[in-house]
Amino acid sequence: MTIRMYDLAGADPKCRFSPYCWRVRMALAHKQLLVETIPWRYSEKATIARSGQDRVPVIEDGGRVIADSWAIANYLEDTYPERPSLFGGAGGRAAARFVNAWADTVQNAAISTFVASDMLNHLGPDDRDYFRRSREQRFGMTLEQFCANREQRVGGFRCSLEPLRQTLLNQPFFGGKSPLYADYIVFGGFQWARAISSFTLLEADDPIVPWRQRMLDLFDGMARKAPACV
Ligand SMILES: N[C@@H](CCC(=O)N[C@@H](CS)C(=O)NCC(=O)O)C(=O)O
Repeated sequence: MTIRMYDLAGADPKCRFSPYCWRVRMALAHKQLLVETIPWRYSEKATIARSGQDRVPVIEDGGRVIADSWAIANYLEDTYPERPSLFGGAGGRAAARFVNAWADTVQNAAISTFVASDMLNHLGPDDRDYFRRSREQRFGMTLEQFCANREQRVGGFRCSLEPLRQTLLNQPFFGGKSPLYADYIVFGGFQWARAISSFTLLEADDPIVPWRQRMLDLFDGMARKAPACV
């Protein structure tokens, strides 16, 4: 049966940019599960109300409704154990929990300070107003102030990625020889930036760049084919 997934979209329904939805899109492809993605906007919270919360990703699998990318990855792993593993065992699942927390609180938090204002160019009028109001309330400043001086600040972000770089100098994926969910977690953040912003997060000779290219190539170039700004 085809799984249905509510996937954050821009005014153009083909523009899909949520880092958390990208984690799940990649996980579903890894598990070789059929998915129908449903473009979802911030202003459509009623359509996911049965998930008991108001954020995407949300999936429907038969009668089951699951929200939150980490919960969905665990659901897929436990429900479809005969399909390629997302974690490579209990130790891999435990280590991926750290990667998930790092990506949420360090990687994506930093990326938002570079690309949040570019989001406005991709949202329809209702979502644009909501996004500006909710984020400016959260950040305590305008989106333009939040993203100011990004060229001067990006060096610090690149330094913070040194653990990724050191890892990828020794192995092609965070999962080792082939990708695991840890790769999809980190990739989601970069895919978010790629979809909505032309700002250069990584220098061309950064060892993280070839990994990003390998990730774009996975699953017949699924992520590469998605509309992007770069
Ligand atoms: N911890 C959640 C975070 C999900 C999340 O924040 N999703 C954003 C899209 S990237 C959202 O739906 N935001 C709705 C809103 O801000 O109103 C996960 O991993 O799935």
